[in-house]
Amino acid sequence: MVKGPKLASGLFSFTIVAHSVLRCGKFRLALGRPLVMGVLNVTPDSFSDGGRYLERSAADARARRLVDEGADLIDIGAESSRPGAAGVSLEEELSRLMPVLEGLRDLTVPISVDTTKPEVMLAAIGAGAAMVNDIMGLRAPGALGAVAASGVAVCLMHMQGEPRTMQCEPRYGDVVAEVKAFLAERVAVAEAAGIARERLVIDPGFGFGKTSGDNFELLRNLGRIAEIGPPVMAGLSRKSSLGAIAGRGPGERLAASLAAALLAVQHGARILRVHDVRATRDALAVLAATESGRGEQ
Ligand code: 7PJ
Repeated sequence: MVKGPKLASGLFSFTIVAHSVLRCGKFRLALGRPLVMGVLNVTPDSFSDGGRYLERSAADARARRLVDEGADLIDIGAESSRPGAAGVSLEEELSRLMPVLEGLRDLTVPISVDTTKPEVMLAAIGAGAAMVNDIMGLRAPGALGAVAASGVAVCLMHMQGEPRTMQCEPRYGDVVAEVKAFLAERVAVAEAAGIARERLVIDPGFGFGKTSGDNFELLRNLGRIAEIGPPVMAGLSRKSSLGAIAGRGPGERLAASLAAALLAVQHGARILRVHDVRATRDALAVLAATESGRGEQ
């Protein structure tokens, strides 16, 4: 709640700021400042079976380091959704994900699971995941039902097409209007299925069936997406649109990612999905100090 202007009566008027809390399983995340979600991929392309244990302990260490660096949530993905990526089987996705989740039950921040499969959602929720991050916006048959009865948060993301082919020929009449209409519809469908509004997050899905021009148009108009109501998540970290602008390869996009993160927040994003948590928190501290005019944290 924000204290509004003082009225002639001497009382203050109060404005309710919608969705100031995100319900996330046993957690309640206050949305008074931008939140940072740290990305943890457990999608080993180069590990053989013998590497599994190493990979698991490395994943565990990385999650804990992201929390130390200031992550408010951790997003764990076991199915690569990069452009051109083929899907993984249910068995493979579960075998990558579940041991890591089980090992992180004591984590002090909510764990989100990046998946499109209802079976994975159910298993992850059973293992303590507090959020489901679905690049398909719960469109897979059974996905709405898999999360509805739980108390977990859900990120509904927009994607045109599917990862294998989405960057072949993205096409929109009005990208902002189309993404907004899609997300508004998915919010309505989710609510009708029993997922309360304060469990919902929406995401325009930067890079998912979008040209570089589409991505920047969405970034500039993020405020229109925010008008739908639920908090907006922005995932621009290290993405190829930033690489194209800056002329940088995947490992050299930190500066561009930080610029995009601050712009996203200034245009209405409430949650940033990033790889570089510490650097993003530093950048956000500069923004917060500027906006408060005090330079205090
Ligand atoms: C996003 C995501 C994103 C949400 C990925 C990458 C590709 N989930 N999963 N939003 N991106 N909600 O990290 O480059 O932008 S995977």
